[in-house]
Amino acid sequence: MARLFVGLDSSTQSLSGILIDLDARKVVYDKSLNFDKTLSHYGTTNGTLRDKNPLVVHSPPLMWVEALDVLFAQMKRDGVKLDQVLAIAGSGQQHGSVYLNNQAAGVLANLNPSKSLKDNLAGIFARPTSPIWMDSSTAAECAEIREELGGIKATAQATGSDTFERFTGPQIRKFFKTEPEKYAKTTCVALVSSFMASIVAGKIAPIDHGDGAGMNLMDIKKKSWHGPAVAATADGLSAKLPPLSESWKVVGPVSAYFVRKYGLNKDALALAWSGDNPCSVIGLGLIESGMVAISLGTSDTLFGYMKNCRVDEHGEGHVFGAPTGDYMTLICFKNGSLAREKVCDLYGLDWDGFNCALTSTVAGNKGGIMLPWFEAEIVPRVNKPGIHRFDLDPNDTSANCRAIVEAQMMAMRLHSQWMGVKPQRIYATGGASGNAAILQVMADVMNCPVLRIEVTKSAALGAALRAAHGWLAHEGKAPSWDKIVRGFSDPIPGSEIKPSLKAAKAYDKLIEKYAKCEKQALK
Ligand code: ADP
Ligand code: XUL
Repeated sequence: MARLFVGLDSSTQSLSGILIDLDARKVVYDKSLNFDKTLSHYGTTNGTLRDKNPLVVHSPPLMWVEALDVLFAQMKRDGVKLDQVLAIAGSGQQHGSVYLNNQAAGVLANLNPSKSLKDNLAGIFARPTSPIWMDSSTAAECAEIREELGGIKATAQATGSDTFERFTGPQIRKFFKTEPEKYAKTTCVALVSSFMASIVAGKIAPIDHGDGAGMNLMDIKKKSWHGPAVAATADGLSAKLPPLSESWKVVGPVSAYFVRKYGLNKDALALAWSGDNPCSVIGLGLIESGMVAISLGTSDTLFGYMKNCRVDEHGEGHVFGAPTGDYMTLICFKNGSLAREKVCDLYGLDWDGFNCALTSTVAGNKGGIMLPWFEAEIVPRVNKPGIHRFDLDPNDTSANCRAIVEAQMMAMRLHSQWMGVKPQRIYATGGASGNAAILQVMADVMNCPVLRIEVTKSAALGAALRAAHGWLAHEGKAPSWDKIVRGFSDPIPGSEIKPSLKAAKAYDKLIEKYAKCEKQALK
């Protein structure tokens, strides 16, 4: 019988499900549901609820809950052999937090299959909305925690990152300060990943070391809660944090809710979920040093595997746990796909039009530079959104299309230098990785070949592979990661995009100007 594993990915804009056949080394089912379209009654835009204050970005956790029902119902309708699934793992957008009350554990343990998940879980929240990674309203709390921990370098050395507005610790601190009654009613602070895992397992799930590292609360070396960081964040917090675990932790068998309602195998294992970036590390097969990927999703991220923990003492980059038990590096740029979409909207273009414009211009854009900070930016840290143009005519459609992509890629090159890795090959993933014109600029700026992976959903695939790894480990089969990932994330034959020598030279020069423009804009 085929050995089947499910990987789910609760991302900013969608919930995806992937089914893999481990022995055939194939993705045999792949479905996504878009929150705005499928669950439009939550009124989200790109999966988020916008506030009067543009720095505040939340999502309704009940929408993620309902999505799980919709996806399982769809899988059942599509004839997915749920009765043969051996294990389920998942991936969640990182940093977002879900605040549960004292009803949660009891309700999760007794999910009633004759009701929807939404109706089952409607009463378990101590806070109706969840701040997500796009929220940048916690600058004050970041400063407070950082000061308690002894500054940028000390904070990064302790928790793997300087304090960041989107990280869970500063978000919890803001909630504690501004809504003390609701904070007092919170008995468990979950991450998106551990919350979704809790539903699948029917009990409060642990937070894995991969996603736990994105909280400014975990000791990055010991992989346990960091006492001073927890104390600096909020009173009484240590009692509200679930335990930490390895990524391959079996939380339990899947909840009977999914067995009775959707015919899931009752012995299927529910594994801990991890963050989308740690899952993508596995989905892309980045299990050796020097392997780098760039994900062009809602945000753009550059990340890679790292054997030993080495933090960015300047505080721009992050170190998270990798699902292998080692580490990963990451830098995240908030103005990714949505910023590229904004440029399309500004100039009335679809992606074909955008690509035509991009390819009609020359590398280096004749010196024209744009800093595309449509939203507050994470790297470099920009709290006041704004578009800056240097030697760039705002009415020149083509030059502006090139300018945004060049700026995004130059920012990646400039701000990833702390990793000390000269990538030999870059793996491209995420929604925009199907766009060859954008990938050519990536190859040229990085002066490195870029390869496309068949599966754009590397986070969901990584989750499915983690499910396979967790199941094999549980069976006492000592799985090797090398064997698990092999064959799943091979680059698409002929997809390699080579850098042009001439263009690479142009960017060696332009990047100096770009760095100066950043400095000037940040003054
Ligand atoms: P996430 O997982 O963060 O929700 P995805 O990885 O699914 O996001 O990426 C979604 C984004 O992909 C969309 O916001 C869209 O801008 C971008 N995208 C989709 N197709 C293209 C394309 N052909 N060219 C450029 N960007 C694209
Ligand atoms: C990483 C980050 C984003 C989210 C998006 O630090 O904030 O990549 O994980 O899903």
